[in-house]
Amino acid sequence: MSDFDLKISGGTVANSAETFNADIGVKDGKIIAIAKSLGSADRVIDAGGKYVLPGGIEAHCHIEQESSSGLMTSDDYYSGSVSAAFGGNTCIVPFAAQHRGQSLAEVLETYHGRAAPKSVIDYSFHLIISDPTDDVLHRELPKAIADGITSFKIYMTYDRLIVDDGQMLDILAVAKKNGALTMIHAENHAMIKWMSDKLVDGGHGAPKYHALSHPRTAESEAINRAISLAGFLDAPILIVHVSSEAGARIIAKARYDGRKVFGETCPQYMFLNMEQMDLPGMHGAKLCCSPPLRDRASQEEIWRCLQNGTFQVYSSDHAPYRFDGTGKLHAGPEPDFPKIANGLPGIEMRLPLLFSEGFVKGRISLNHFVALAATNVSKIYGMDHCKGSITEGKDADIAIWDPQVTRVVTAADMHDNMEYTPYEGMEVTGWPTIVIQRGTVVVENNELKAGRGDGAFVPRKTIDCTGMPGRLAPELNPSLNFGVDFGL
Ligand code: DUC
Ligand code: ZN
Ligand code: ZN
Repeated sequence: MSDFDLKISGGTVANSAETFNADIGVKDGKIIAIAKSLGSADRVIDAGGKYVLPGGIEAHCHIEQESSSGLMTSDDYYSGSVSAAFGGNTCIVPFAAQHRGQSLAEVLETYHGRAAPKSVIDYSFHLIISDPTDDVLHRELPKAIADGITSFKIYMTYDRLIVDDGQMLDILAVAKKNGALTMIHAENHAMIKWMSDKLVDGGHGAPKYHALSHPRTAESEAINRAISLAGFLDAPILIVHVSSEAGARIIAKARYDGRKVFGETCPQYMFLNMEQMDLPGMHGAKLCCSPPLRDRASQEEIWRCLQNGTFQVYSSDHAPYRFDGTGKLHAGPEPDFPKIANGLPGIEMRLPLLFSEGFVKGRISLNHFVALAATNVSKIYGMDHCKGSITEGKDADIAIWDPQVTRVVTAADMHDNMEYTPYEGMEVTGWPTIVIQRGTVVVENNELKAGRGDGAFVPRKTIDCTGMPGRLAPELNPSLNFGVDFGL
């Protein structure tokens, strides 16, 4: 009998803080040995000349999700997870979206029912909370957290999703008390509406004006407010999809001040810019997302904030809507920009773009690449007991990257259910040629080896804010406020 089910031999192994040459021994889906030279295995993968890295964790993607206006993303849990796997990921954390009037129990049942029979890789969910009733706050959210859904997203904009400041405080307080992390879409709703109305009324309804309608100040005002509200309660938050340097600087300052704040950016803010939206007809609609693409200088600034650690999380925000009546143009063939579905596809290109433009071009180290691909989110979102690094005892979730492969990105090669990619024509160096989930090969030789439903739900731990000091506002602190208990 062999020592291992699988041995990956001769590769350069990297985690977020170390790089070494070793064999990896896998048994029953777990990494059980890491050493210079290991014994026999049922299957041996020769990783000579390759990088053996933790499987990516894509922690911000919209899959088989209805928008607040009832529009379904083009990817379901099969195509979305397959596309993620081909891009070097072994775990996804999409959103389970509550729309107003829905209970969280019904939302979670729906999303478990969508993911379990289809996902080819492991998955968890973040909840989207749009209707924080008393029952949701005090019974359903604590139950969801106890069941391993330890993060939720709230919106400071969008008519049917927005929560006001009081609702934000309610949600943040429940999150703090129960050890959950609140993800925040931070944009000032009134500013966006004011700009959109002015632009459309002035005859500027073409897709490119979407970029003007969501000013940088709308983002920085909302980030500032979110950090103030969360800081008041000393509740941990993560500002998602930050697009501007102004927003990033607010996050950097808050972290310096010891606030429990994390920041996320996305490839679209590093690799794309608003000039590219100036296309004939409606084609600019393909690049409408919120927050919007900014200018070229902003791209460099976002890169810098990724390099300097202001952003700990790098996610695709994959929100796939086809360029037709099922998606971008659901409101008609030539809608004004406020009626264009928001979102870009990118789940498959997230890591190859960062590997190529970040690691290969020397902007970030291999270890930093691993941190952004998997390790940071495994820690932030409570999955590091099983995922996020190549360590004995963890799931054998591994992506083997070949640094010699070069590819020109084209939509036809993507495995999502889209007919375009915003990264069309870009040349990338390095590709995840073998992807392994819990010891079983998912992708090899550019072929899918896993089946529908091979992925499993990953219940997550509560949030660990060790090393982020923080403090309650004095008015909430029983030792400073005459002993009043605010139930935090
Ligand atoms: N913006 C969001 O807030 N969500 C999905 C996609 C987008 O562009
Ligand atoms: Zn968002
Ligand atoms: Zn999103």
